[in-house]
Amino acid sequence: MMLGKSRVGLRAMAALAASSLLLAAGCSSGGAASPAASGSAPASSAPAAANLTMTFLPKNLGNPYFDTSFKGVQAAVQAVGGTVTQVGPAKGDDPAGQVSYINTATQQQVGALIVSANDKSAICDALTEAKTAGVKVVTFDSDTNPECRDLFINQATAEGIAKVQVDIITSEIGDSGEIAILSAAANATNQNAWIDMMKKELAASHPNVKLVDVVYGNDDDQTSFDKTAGLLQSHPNLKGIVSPTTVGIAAAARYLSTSKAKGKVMLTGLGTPNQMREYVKDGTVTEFALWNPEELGALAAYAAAAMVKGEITGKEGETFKAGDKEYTIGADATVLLGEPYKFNKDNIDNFNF
Ligand code: RAM
Repeated sequence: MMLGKSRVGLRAMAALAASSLLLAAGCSSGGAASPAASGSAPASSAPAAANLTMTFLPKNLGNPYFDTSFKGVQAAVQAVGGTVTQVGPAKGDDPAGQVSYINTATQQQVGALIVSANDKSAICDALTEAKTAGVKVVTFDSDTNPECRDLFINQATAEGIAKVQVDIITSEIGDSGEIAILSAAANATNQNAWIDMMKKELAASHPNVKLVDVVYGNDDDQTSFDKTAGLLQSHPNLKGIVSPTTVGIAAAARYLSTSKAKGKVMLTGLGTPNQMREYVKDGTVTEFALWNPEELGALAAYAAAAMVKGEITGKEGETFKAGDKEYTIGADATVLLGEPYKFNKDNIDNFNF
């Protein structure tokens, strides 16, 4: 069946990534993988001129998705002989918080900044200042306006991410009836791009499915939980919820799992297998999708290192190595990790992130 391919593909990719990262780490001169003070000297394996001190700035701290991404970042940074510090706001809808960390990184003269943007324009001025000061700016996961960064590491195409979620929910509700979206922050670049694509896909291929509401849980567990309750109250005929955020889908599943809507209102979206396992096993959720956040983080860090070393500049067609895999820069200085994968009761125990 269709899933077989995804299952094997992701397992193989996970094993490959793990082995190449381990190999690479084994060859490094032992640079610290754990967060280290910015401004420390690059390890001796790096070229003398390359400033491989990096700052990793997710949308928010305490989100398991970004914790997993950071593991990939750390492994890659260790492999290239650099150092990395993770900083970030507590909340996933705080671009002003991100701006202050960007300014600090610029003052510290880090070599590269790896950012998932809370807002595509609000952090732009700070990023432009960073670039002017010589910091390489790599966005990953959630982009800014393209002119504000050097490179964007995209987990999968917006079309692909939208389609997998629309395919799952429409098949679960018999391709007819009301659905709603529980998103992250209202200004999140990635979720907004995916929602736009989902609307297009629904209009083009699912005329009997009506999107009746889009609400925002701000990548905050409690807010997302409460918004789920609100959706069920406001839309008594609701047949499905799509939550394109790992924080949102886990909170919505927790709400549904003890409500009378369990098994009646379908839930899908983007989740981590570890957060969703119990809800797949108890029948609250049948299927959801994601990519490997660790691989995404590693790719972003390898790309940042290649930029710092001057091996790539962001031009379409340039190539660089991430572990033992080669990637090519596409249009708009964007690099694509791969395709989203579907998780369900048959494969969820094969994953640990
Ligand atoms: C949350 C964040 C992140 C998104 C995932 C799917 O963790 O909003 O940006 O990519 O969900």
